[in-house]
Amino acid sequence: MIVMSIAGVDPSGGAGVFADLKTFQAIGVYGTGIVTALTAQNPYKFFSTLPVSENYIEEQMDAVLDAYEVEFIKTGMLYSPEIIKLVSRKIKDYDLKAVVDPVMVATSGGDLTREDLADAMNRYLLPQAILTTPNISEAEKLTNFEIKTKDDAIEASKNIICDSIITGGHLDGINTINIDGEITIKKQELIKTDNLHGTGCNLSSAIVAYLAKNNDLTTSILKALDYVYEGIKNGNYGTLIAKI
Ligand code: PXL
Repeated sequence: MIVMSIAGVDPSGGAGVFADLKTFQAIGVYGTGIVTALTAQNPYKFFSTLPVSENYIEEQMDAVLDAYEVEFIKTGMLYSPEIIKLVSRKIKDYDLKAVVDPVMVATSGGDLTREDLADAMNRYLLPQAILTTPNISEAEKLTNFEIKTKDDAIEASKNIICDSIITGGHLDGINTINIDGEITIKKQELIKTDNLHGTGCNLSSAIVAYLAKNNDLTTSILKALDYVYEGIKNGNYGTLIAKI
């Protein structure tokens, strides 16, 4: 039950690979982490990005996948179209089941991508994915379709290349799940908080962890939504801490 995150490092630990590893641990699967970029940031301010070369991302993946049997992975911050292309090739080569968090802009407003990645995501990565987890603005970028209402979100989800959950943090808590064209709406109460940093990262890594524990896709998504909700509610910066 070994899973993998391919994402950036947020040294403040709320988002990116560090957050993903905490979520994997909290749900009880062994996590590995491939670093696509370092960032200097905290939940409130983004300072800078130092990307890792494509060659070295590939070397990290080969090193881990040479030793470990991995079925489910998630991708987060991929920074450039070249990194997207590399990751999509590795997903094919290793026959990985990938949940893609189509990271484009940080909650704190930082430089998580070198340029608009929607086109490269649509062209290279989403055709290889089992699920993508855009928020409203990412779904708008992927589909070129403005989302103001629940019906808009449903319509947009039909134009996303793979199965999806469009998260509803900016749509009254209405999450729109589209699996094989079948729509499930899951509305969640919105919680007043000043720290939602990394909740998207934690959602996609929780989905991967539940998939690795043999839940089906819809069940994994619903459990992951509850996991993130509880994390926000308990003020644990989106990550559940095991009761001890
Ligand atoms: O949640 C998007 C995201 C992904 N990856 C990294 C981040 C963030 C948000 O800040 O820092 C590394």
